[in-house]
Amino acid sequence: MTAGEKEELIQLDLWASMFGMRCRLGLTLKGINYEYREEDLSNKSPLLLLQMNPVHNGRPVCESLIILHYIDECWPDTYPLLPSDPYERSQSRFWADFVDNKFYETGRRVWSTKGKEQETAKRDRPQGL
Ligand SMILES: N[C@@H](CCC(=O)N[C@@H](CS)C(=O)NCC(=O)O)C(=O)O
Repeated sequence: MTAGEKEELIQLDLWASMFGMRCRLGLTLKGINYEYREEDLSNKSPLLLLQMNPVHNGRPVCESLIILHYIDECWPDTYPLLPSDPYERSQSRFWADFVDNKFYETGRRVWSTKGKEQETAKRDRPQGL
């Protein structure tokens, strides 16, 4: 990107998506301007289907946690998204992974399956959350 060129930042999103939400939060905390485009997951736009979330200047960045790290690295001077202490950083990453792989994944299985599979998912769900 050369000096004077206008930055283009587009977030292809779904309002209720916790994955989109975490990226929106990161951008908002850092005070970054971006264009929000609501997607219909049952009828995805060619941009989402063919190019996969062109977050920054036409270059695609996929996966919400990777997008968040990218945002943090692109705009390091405002509102760090991860703690500077390595141990504290490891704890943040642990919980992000927990939310994706335990909380969301078992929740998805609870609402998208039936019968035995659903019962197993209910049992696997983190308790007390
Ligand atoms: N690991 C992905 C998960 C994204 C995801 O599962 N999104 C939900 C919507 S909240 C979905 O159903 N995606 C299916 C799709 O995009 O077709 C991320 O962190 O970006």
